[in-house]
Amino acid sequence: MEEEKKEATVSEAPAEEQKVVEEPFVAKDVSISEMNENEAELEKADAEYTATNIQVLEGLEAVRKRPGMYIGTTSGPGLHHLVWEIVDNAIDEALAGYCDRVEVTINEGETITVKDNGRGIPVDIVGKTGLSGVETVYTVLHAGGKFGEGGGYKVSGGLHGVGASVVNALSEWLEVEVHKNGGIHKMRFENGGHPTGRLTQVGKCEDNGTIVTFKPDPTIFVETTTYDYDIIHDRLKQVAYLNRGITIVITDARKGAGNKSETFCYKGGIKEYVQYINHNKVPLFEEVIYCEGSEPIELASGNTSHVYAEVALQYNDGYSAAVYSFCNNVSTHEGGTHEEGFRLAMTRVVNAYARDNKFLKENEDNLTYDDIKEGLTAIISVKHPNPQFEGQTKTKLGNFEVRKILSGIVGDQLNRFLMENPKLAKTIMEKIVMAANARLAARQARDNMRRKGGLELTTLPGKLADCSSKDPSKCELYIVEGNSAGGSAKSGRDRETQAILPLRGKILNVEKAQAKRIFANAEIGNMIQAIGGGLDPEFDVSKIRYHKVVIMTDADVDGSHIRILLLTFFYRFMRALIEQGYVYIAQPPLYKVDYHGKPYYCYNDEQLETLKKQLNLKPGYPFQRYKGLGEMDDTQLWETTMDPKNRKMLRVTLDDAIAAEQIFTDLMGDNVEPRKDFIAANAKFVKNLDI
Ligand code: 1YM
Repeated sequence: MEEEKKEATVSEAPAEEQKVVEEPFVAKDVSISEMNENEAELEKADAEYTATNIQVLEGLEAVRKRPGMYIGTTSGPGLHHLVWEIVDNAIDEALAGYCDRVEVTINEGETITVKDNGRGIPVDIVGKTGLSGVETVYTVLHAGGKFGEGGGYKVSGGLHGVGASVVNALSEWLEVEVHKNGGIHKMRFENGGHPTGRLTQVGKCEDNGTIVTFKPDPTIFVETTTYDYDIIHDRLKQVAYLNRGITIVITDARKGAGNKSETFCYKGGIKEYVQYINHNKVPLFEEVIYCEGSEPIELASGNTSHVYAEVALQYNDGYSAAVYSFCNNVSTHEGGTHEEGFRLAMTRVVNAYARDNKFLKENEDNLTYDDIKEGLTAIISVKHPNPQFEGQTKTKLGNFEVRKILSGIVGDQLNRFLMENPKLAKTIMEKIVMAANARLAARQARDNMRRKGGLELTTLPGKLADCSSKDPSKCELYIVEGNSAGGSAKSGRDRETQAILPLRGKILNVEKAQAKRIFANAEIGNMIQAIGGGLDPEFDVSKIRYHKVVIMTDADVDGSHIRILLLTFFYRFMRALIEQGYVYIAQPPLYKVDYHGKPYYCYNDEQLETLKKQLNLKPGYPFQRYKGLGEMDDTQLWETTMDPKNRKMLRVTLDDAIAAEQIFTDLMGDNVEPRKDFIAANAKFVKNLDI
């Protein structure tokens, strides 16, 4: 989740379909493949050093002027993006087959060290620049990968190939240490990439590898320079799953962190990822179905490269789908051609098998992908030499040729699996046919509701205190836990723009309930009517009546449970509402301190401690801990939680659907243990969702 007033992130580029596959990673100015040790070149190099240096520093200055263009944002995510960039280079070295261990350390003072055991960045002089390989990679924008001799290739991730020089440009200082050919070579940059000297051999060694340490520039990352262990932990774990066999170590060496360290290495790769996602669900069978293949594609230069694709999938006995796709280790939330190819193949193969084996009668309609994906957990991972990322958040894979590649690989191998495993095939088919029947029943229930006027805009629920404005962009719907808080909210609100819908008790457990029952639930019905856009798959975001749907619950376990139930509901049935950033979580204060007749509100423990210091309060000075919204009167609720001028709401994002899905399932699945864990740790919830 992110705070309400967030700065603009990546701007959108035209999403045309790219017909020509271009050479990857424009290394036009300086290609490392052109590095050589030619004597004449070396002489020339010295003369060119100064000239190059000026150009290079201008390039780095451009990054410092508009960091957003290179790393999206200079808030928390941008700060962490620096780590991903350096880790990407190490992972690329591993994918090329030269490295199997990457270590990431958060050091005291919020610096980061990334270390790998690859070949080491080249230390020789690059003919064209007169700079060493290390200096070139760390100062020339877009310098970097090429197709390695080992047959592997650079598969840059993150914001797609911006690279090491951007990290350097945005660092107060950065040091590179290369172990190569028996020597230890070092170089240091300061103030956004200014070299303090040239690459120098400082000692001898017997190993190979690269060690990079940097300190993000606090004048760029003004909002925060504090690294979040959990964010780095989660991402590195994901990278380890997506690249089988690589050992990745994360260590928190900051004071007070207790030298926390974890190691990830998954021999089974995405197969293990699927098992992990399903770990608290009940799989229909133990096996994880796995498909893999690679296809040649021609690059614009006429050279041939390969697209590599792998898919792992498993069914569980639940109703929701968890299909996650990646390209070059980057999550593609918005889907794209790899997901399309996967869907096409699944639908084609399942229908053919169902008809051939009489799970579907001749007169029955085809099974839809919606039926097929019930209870499906799948990871789709593609490695592409020249990925085209499109869509609003640049997380949609656009390369058209990938659709056919995925469809071919999954089609052939899934078909073979079903043929060879008739018993498992039967289990899958029965599950899908059941889903199809449930879908028909749900459609009927929905039609009934529609006939009764249930989904019509004209019949607003009686419990709703609507606002007077009819402009959705100005309107806010507060979904409030409990009737008494609902009462305060109704009298405290801005009637022009704020509508209140009190919720009684807990809404249905959406994870476990079947569609039919969900539509019959009164509280859910009220919400659907109030919001006004209908439900997935027909949910129409252009018809919704509020552009802010605010969940306002107590700061206790029940409140957090209700919040999760609501989020689960939106996630499953009004996903666009979350995708478009229309869902918020209100942040009521946790504490009130009365001091000299004035109330002070604190929203977390840290603020309370700060306030105690500021006001110089003696230990034992009384303060009120709000247990629920109901303890606030209408004025207090308005001032602290609803007044747009003062309130601090969190916007729910789909940023890490995997984490969200895991929380939903942990909380509501059949397995009781994770639910207990969750409730014990529920205070962390908001943080956990924000990946
Ligand atoms: C801690 C970060 O950057 N490792 C790394 C980077 C490179 C190589 C090895 C490498 C690549 C190649 C040849 C090649 C890079 N080299 C370049 C460039 N770890 C980290 N390890 N030899 C070594 O791609 O052919 C860019 S990254 F451009 F110099 F080759």
